[in-house]
Amino acid sequence: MKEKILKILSAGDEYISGEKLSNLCGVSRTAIWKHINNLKEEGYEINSQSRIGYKLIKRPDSLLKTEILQDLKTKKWAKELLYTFEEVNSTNKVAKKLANEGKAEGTVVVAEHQSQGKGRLGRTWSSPKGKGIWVSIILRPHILPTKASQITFVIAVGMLKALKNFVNLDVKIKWPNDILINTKKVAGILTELSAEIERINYVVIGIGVNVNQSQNEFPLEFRDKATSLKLASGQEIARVKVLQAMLEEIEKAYNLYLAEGFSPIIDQWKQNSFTLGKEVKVLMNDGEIEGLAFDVNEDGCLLVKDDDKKVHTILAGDVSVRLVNGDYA
Ligand code: BT5
Repeated sequence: MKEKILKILSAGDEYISGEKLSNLCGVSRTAIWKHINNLKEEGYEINSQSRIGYKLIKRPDSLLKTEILQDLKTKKWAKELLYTFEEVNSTNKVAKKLANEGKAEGTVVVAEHQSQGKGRLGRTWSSPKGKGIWVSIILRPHILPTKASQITFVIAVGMLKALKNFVNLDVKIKWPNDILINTKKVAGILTELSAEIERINYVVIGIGVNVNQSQNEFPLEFRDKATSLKLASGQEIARVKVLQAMLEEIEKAYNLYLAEGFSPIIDQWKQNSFTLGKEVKVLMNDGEIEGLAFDVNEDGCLLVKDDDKKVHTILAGDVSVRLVNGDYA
């Protein structure tokens, strides 16, 4: 009902009487009044004038269900399957629990704040309240578990398209899971898998996007390596719009992958790669490799040729890319 009231209020910039709202929504005027108060508590600025009615003045930049679902153009994702929280430990943890309970593909979990945001390999992900998008999506692809790493590429391609709507700068993908603007990390992807030998139960995709942080709001340890959409575009950005674009574009990329396989995805990935064609250092559990990152293979592994022309196939590791000025990103 709240969604319906909001839609009506959003449609024009005139006052709408309580009576008209109650007729259009098929509920009493008292019920309308209660919903309006509820919306105000959520942060919507609504003018109420006795006898004239209600007028929507300003929407909050909060990741509320009503906001996210308004005009969301996904085919299926999030529509009936959206969980929003003020605070969680990690949206990936919540999504995994929901996936274990059998929730469907396209279920989306989003939070204003994460107290224990996770990166890869036990690292932490800084997720300050109201500044970014901390979201997880449940997928149930009918592919072999050995192909699961391809999903990170699908997500990266969707993310790239979504973020390009908000900045005029080059958005690039750094293997395997970073989205960069101007060589700095604006978003990261964490792919977690539950599988049997021949079958995937589910994949939980966690995505963190820095939207409205200023530089000094990033922790010192990685301040010079991180950026936000606001820093890159020079203006505050409505997080809801970013989230909607992400869900729409990632769903499209995923459906393309299911219909046509990895090849159109990897083509787009390569066109926007920050890593390929560059000198890299790869830090792995058992040492370090230096060489030219010249390709990625069907399994999403990075191929690096060292000075002795030996080709290394990197399945997982941390890659630093050598910049023109000799620094590493
Ligand atoms: C990632 O890990 O890049 C994956 C991040 C995934 C975060 C999302 S948020 C929603 C969902 N729920 C979760 O709990 N996680 C996912 P990795 O490649 O390991 O990068 C982590 C490293 O990036 C850290 O060690 C820091 O150096 C740096 N870092 C941490 N927070 C950052 C931030 N907000 N922006 C840029 N860099 C950050």
